[in-house]
Amino acid sequence: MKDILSAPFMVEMVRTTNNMYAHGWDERNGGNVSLLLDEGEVGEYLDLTQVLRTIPTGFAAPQLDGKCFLVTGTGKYFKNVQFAPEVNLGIVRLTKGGETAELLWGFADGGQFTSEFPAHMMSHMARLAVDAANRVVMHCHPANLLAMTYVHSLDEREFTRTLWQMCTECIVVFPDGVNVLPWMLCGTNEIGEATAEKMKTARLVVWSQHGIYGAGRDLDETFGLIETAEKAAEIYMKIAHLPRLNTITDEQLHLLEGRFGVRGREGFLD
Ligand code: 2HA
Ligand code: ZN
Repeated sequence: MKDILSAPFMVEMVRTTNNMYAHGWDERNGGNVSLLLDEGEVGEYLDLTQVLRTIPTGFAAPQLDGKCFLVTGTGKYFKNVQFAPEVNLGIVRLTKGGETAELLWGFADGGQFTSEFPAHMMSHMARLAVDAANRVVMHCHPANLLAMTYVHSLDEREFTRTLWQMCTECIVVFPDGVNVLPWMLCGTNEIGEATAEKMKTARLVVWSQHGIYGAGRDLDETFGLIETAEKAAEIYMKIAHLPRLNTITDEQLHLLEGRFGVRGREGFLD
C-alpha cells in the first residue's frame, strides 16, 4: 500500500483547505469540503475491506451508494488540517442507499464528517445529474459575499447581474450565475435539500447571512469559482455606497459571451 498522505487527492485537499483559511473564508471551524474519490485510486492507498466504524447519515442518497468521499470533519479548524490530516479529514464510503457511511480512514480522534454532510451529499447528487465529471462541493464564509446579502436584493437575476458587472471575467467563469437561498437553519436536511435544488441550475449557491456553496470538477476549479465571485462581491462592497458613473453593460456582456464561447444564464441578460 502506498502512503495515503502522499496521495494527490490528499495533498490537494490539504493545500486547498489551507488556502481557504489563508483567504479568511474559514474562521474557527467554518467551512467544509467534500471530494468524490475514484475507488480504484483509493484502493492503492487503503484496504477497502477494512471498515473502521460506521456512521449513520440521517438521509437517503441512493445515487451515491458505494461512492467514496474525502471530507472535512465536524468542529475541525481548516488552519489545522495541514498539521493533522488524519484527525481533521476522513474518507467515507456510503452504503445502504446512502443512509450509512463507512469510515475507511481518518477522523482519528473519534470525530465524524461535517455537520453539513446532507447539503454536501445532496449537492453531489444534483451536480452529478447535470455533469458526470463533478467531484467537489465546497462551503465557506467569504466576507464580501456575506456582506452583500445584507445590502443587496436576493433576487437571483439581480444578484448575478451585479456580480457579472463587477469584473470582466465573471460571466466567463460563472455563466450559469449564482443562486440564492434565504437565511435557513444550517446543518439540516432541509437546507441540504434546498441547496441541492438550487445546484440543479448553478454551481454557486449563496446562503444568505451565512456563506456560499460551490461545486466543480476539481478542487482548483471550485476554489477559483468562489474566489472569482468573492472578488466581484468585494468590488461591489467598495462601490455600493458611491455614485456609479460606469459599468459593464449588457451589450458588453454579450460581447464576452461571443469572445469566450459561453452563454449567460437564460433570461439574465437583456
Ligand atoms: O461547520 O460552516 O455551516 C461550519 C459551517 C457550518
Ligand atoms: Zn457555514
